[in-house]
Amino acid sequence: MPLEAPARIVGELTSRGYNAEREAVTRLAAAENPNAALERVLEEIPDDALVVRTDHVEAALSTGGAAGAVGAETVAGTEPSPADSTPSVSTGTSSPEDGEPTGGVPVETGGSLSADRSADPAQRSLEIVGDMTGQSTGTGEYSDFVSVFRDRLDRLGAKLRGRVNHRPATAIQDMPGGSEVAMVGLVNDIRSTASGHWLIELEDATGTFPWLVMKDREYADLVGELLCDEVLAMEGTLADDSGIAFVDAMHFPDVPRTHEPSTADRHVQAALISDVHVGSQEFMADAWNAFADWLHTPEARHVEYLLLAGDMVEGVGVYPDQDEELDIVDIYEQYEAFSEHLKKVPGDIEIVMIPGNHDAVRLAEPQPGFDEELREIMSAHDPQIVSNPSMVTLEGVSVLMYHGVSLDEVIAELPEAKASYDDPHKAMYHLLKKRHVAPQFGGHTRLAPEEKDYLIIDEVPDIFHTGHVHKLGFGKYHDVLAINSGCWQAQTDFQKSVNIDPDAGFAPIVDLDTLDVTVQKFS
Ligand code: D5M
Ligand code: FE
Ligand code: ZN
Repeated sequence: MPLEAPARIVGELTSRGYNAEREAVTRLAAAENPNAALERVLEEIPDDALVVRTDHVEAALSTGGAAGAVGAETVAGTEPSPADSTPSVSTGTSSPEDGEPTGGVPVETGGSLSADRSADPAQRSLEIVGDMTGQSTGTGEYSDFVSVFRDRLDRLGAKLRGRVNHRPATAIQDMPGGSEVAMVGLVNDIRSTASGHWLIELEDATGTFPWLVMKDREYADLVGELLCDEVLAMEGTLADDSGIAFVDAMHFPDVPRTHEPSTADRHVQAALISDVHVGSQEFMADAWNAFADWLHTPEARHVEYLLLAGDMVEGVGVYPDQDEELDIVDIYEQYEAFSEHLKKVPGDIEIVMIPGNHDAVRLAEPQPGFDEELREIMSAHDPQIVSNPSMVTLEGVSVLMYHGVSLDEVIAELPEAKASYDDPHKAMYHLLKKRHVAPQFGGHTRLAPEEKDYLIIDEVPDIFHTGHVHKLGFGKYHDVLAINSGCWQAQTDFQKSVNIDPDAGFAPIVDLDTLDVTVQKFS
């Protein structure tokens, strides 16, 4: 059987208006003459059926003579008729090891292909926790900025206030020189002084206060990690004139070291991908088809969830000169094409998707999930379409999905050893430590001011999934699995100009019962 057979079968079925169960596609692909078997299924399927089910295929195979012979050499008396061998779908010459001849009445597929490929869907559970779609109240007014930062300080501050004996900024300046002081605040400004020390201004609801980190203190190294607008706590000693404090300790909201991830109760897997970029000339259709085909194979039978962390399509007008590399110039046609590609994955996989910066939703974060028109276009496998970011729980395992635009900033601002494109997961660690997916406001990352800060990482996730930087990397931070999925787009001219070598055509697969990761390569 050629590798692309399942994807072609799905393509053929969807072009005729059918969805198909995964097992049904597997059985068709395994038939000796999949094309003939498919034709017979379509002849026999009830008029009102929308989904080709396994029992439809079984029924067709049992009446279909050679069309149904599976994994066996041609059996006497079941010669394929010439009409059966349309060249567009391979007839799938099988090797002898594939199975014993089935004696001319090939009802069962036999062998591994008929193994329980899809577990009982009743065992699945998928819960969406943090979808803000439809919750946006922001008007872009100044007051919204005030409330979003107040909410950030309140909620991230709450994770710190029990750990230090903090005082408001205005109270600190009234305390006697030499006092031990602590404050919880947003980083307002980071400056180096003429003598190489660091001056960090923290802001709380009452005002600001300057903190000095001496260059030879152990905490000086942490200054390189700081981003404006993140929330932290500082402890230190007030100068004689009480106008500044010398930092003795810094505390981050962070993931507690005691965090113990939850795992699924059975062996089940999730594929975590992002950045498909359909519509770009560099979209790698062959790699995508190989991935979709693999999902139809027995090896992938435990993959029951597919998470897509943004950039479904290339979009239009996202970057200067982007139009020169577009294969599809109309945004809706890009989504139609994406949808065709998505239909190739087994119909019984649960799909969750969030938008990215190339998608047709507002650019400012949090980005609500796709609108009705786009949902309609992408409705084939009934995906869960949620906001960027969102938290989903798969059989008890919580996954924070975020597209990842802020990673560019983390990588640009932090020293190479702490965050780089080669180790995107390490950049993700900093977001976990700051408990915020996009701490810095005013750079690349656009922030839509809302009453509430939807970008806070309130609950510690078991898995943190991002994309955007088109590099594959994963690792654990305080037992949280951070995965940055690669992409399905070959290097663009821009990426060439700045030496970004994308990891294209990889699918990291997570065992939800152990949180182990394996990477499948399709390019
Ligand atoms: O971005 C993929 C990666 O490449 C991400 O790290 C941003 C960077 N990138 C790509 N094109 C540009 C341009 N034109 N300017 C700045 N940065 C860019 P993605 O948004 O997923 O395509
Ligand atoms: Fe992308
Ligand atoms: Zn992106």
